Amino acid sequence: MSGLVPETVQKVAHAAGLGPRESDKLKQLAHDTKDMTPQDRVTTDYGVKQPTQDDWLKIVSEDHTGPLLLEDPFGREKIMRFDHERIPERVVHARGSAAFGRFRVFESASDLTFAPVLTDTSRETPVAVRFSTVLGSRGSADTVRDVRGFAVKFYTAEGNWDIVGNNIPVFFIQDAIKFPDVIHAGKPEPHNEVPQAQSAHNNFWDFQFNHTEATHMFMWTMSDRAIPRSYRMMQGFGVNTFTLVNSKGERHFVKFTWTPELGVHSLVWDEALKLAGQDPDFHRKDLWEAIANGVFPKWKFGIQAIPEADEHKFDFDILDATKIWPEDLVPTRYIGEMILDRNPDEFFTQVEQLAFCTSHVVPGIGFSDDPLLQGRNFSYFDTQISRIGINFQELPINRPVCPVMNFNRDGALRHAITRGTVNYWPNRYGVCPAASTEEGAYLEYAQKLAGVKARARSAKFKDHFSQAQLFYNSLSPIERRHVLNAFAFELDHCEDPEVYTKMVIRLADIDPQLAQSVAEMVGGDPPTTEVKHKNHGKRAKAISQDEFPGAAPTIASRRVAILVVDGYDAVAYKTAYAALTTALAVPLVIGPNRRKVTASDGSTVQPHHHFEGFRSTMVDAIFIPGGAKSAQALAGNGRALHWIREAFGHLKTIGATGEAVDLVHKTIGLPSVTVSASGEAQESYGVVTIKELRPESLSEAVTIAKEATGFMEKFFYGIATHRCWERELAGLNTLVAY
Ligand code: HDE
Repeated sequence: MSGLVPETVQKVAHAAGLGPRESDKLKQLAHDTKDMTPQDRVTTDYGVKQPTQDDWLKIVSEDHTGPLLLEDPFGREKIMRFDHERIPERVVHARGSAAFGRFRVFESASDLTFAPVLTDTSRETPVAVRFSTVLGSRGSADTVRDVRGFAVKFYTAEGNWDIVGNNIPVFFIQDAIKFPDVIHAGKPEPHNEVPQAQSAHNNFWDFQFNHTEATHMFMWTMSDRAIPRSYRMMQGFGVNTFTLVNSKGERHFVKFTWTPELGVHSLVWDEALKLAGQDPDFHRKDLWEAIANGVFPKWKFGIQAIPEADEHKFDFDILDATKIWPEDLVPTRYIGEMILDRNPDEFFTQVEQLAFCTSHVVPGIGFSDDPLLQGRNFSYFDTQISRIGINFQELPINRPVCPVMNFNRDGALRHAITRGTVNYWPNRYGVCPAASTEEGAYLEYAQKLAGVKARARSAKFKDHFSQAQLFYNSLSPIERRHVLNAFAFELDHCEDPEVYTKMVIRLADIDPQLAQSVAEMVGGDPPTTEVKHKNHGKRAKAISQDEFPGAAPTIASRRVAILVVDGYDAVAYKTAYAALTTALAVPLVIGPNRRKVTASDGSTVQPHHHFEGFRSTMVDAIFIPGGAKSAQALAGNGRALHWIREAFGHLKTIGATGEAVDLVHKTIGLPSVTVSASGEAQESYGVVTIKELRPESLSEAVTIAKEATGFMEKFFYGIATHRCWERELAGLNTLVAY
C-alpha cells in the first residue's frame, strides 16, 4: 500500500472499517523495484521465472542465427504486452502531473454543511491532486498559454469527493452542450493538426468572437493567469456553483477556492515561450522537486456561500459559470488547508489512471442547476469508462478508502472477487438493504422545481460583457499591458483578416483603448461608437495577482543560479551558497562546462550544469561572485553575458559582488541601473550589488524584509517578491537585447 496511498489513508481505512486483511491485500498490489535484490528473478506476468530478458527463442547453429520462433511465450508476452501499454489520453487536460497529500479544516463549516470532511477539525483527509493544461496532447509543453486544471480527489471516510477545478474562476461557456464546440475550436485545426497546445490560431478566435459568452473567460486566458510560474503558485477554483446542506436542512449555494501559500505568480511571456522548448517539463519538474526537497506546497481552502433565499439578489445569475461572485459581494471564507507531501511512485498507475468525476460528492455536498455542471456530471463518468474501462473505480488510485458494497458486477478487468449467491435486490437473504440518514446515506435535497421544458436559459445569462470589463478594470497597469501583449501575439498568429479584425471590434466592447492598441499591432479598426456595456469603471477585489503576494516573504524552493568560472571569489560563493541552502532555496552552480572549477583560494566546485546546457529561464534569480580572473573570463563568454541580459529582461533579481559588479553594470549597460562602489549593499531595479562581501556580516538565517540593508537580505527580498516590476514599468527590460 505504501506506493499507492499514504499512511494517513491506512488510518482512515481502518477508521472506515477496512480490516487488516483488506489492507494486506492492497499492500501486495504494489511492487517496488527499489526493494528488489540481484537475487530476485524476472518472471512472466503469470509468475514463471524466465531464463533471459535479452534473447527471443530461435533456431541457431554455430554460424547462423535462425528465425524467431513464434512459439516463444516470453517474447510474445513481452512484446504484445508492450503493444498495448497506452490507454487513450484524456480528450482534454491530457498533459498534466499529480501529487498526493492531505486536507484538513481548521474551522468547521457546520453552519453550511454536515459533511465531516468540512466540519471535523480533527480529521485529516488524504487527497490526490492533478494539475494540467487543457489544449495540448499528453507530450506537449508545460508552459504554454492555457487554462490550468486543478483537480482534487478527497478520499473521505464517506466516499470520494472530487472538485475538478481550474486555475481560472470562470469558463468559456454557460451550457454543457457547447463544450465540444469550444474544445474543437481550441484544439489543433482539423485539416492539418496545427497548432499544438496553443490558442493562437484562427479557429479559436473565430469561436471567441462568435460566441460572446466566452468574452469574460478569454480575458482571463490572455492575462498572466494563463502562464503560471508553477502549479504551486496558482489558485484553484471549482468554477461551478455547488450546494451545501447543513444538519438543519438549510441549503447554500457555494463556490470553492484554493489559494496558494506561496502567492500567485506567473512567468513572463518570453520566458514561457523559451521554456516550452528548453524545458517542456518545467512545471512537472518544479512540483516534483519541491516535494522531493521537503518544501511542501500548501493551499488555503475557501468557500463563498449564498443562502438559498438570496439566489436572485444579484445582477448576474449565480448559476452562470461565466461569472465570478465578486469578493466585494460574497467574501471568501477560508476554512481549511491542503498540503501536498508525496510524489507518485509510478506515473501511469497513479496519474494517468487517476480519474475524476464532478458527480462524485459526499453527503452534505450537492449540485446546483448550473447548466454547465449538470452536463459535466454526465460527461466525466462517461469519459472514464471509455478511457479506462467500466471498472476504473476499482483501480488502487481511484478506489475509495471506505468499504464499497453493491450489486455492480463483471465488466472488463473487474478486480473485486465478490462472494455470495445473490447480485440483485431485493433478495431472499435481505442482504444489502439501503442505508438510513443516520447511517450516512446520501439524500437528495428536496428542491422544488417548476417551469416548462425549453432549450433556453434565464434572462441574466445574457449579459456577456460586464464582468469582462470588471476583470480588465481590476488589473494593475502591468497586468493590463500583458493582456495587450497577449492579444497582439495571439491575433498575429491568425492569418485570416476576418478573424483578427472582428476580434478588434469585440475588444472595443471591453475597453476602447485596449481595442485601439491591439488594432495598431495586428490590424483592424475598432468602432468609434461608445462602448455599449459600460460598467462605469467598477473594479473588484481578488482579481489582480498583486493581491496574492503569498503568506510570508520566502525564497524556499526558488532556484538561484550561481555563475562560476576559474578564479571566482570563494568567500562570496560559499557565503551565498550556504545562505541560500539555509533558506531552503535551490542553488544551482553553472559553469562553462561540467568540469571542476577552481576558486581564488584553490578550492574547487563541480558545476551542476553549464551555460549552454542550462538557461536563465530555468531559474528565479542569478548570483555572480567576484574574482578578477573570473569576471574577465565571463566578460569574454557570450553565453554567460546572455545569461545576465536575459535574466534582466525577464525581470529577475541579479546579485553580484566584487569584480562581478562592474561586469553586470557593463553588460546591462543602462545608466539608470546603478551599482555599489563600496562595502555597502545597493539595490537598483532589482540588481543587488556590493563591492566587498564580508562573510562576518552575514547571519545564518537571512531576514527577508523590504527595509533590509545587508547584501543577502536585499538579494533575498528581491527573489521573494518574484519579479522586479519597476524594471518593466520604467521600460528598462526592453532596452536590453535578450
Ligand atoms: Fe472538464 N473534462 N469538462 N472542465 N476538466 C475533462 O474528463 C467536460 C470543465 C477539468 O486531471 C474530461 O477525465 C465537460 C470546467 C479538469 O484528470 C471530460 C465540460 C472545468 C479536467 C471533461 C467541462 C473543467 C477535466 C476529459 C462542460 C473547470 C482534468 C478527461 C460541460 C471547473 C481532470 C477527463 C484530470 C477533464 C468534460 C468543463 C476542468 C471530457 C463536458 C468548467 C481540471 O470528461
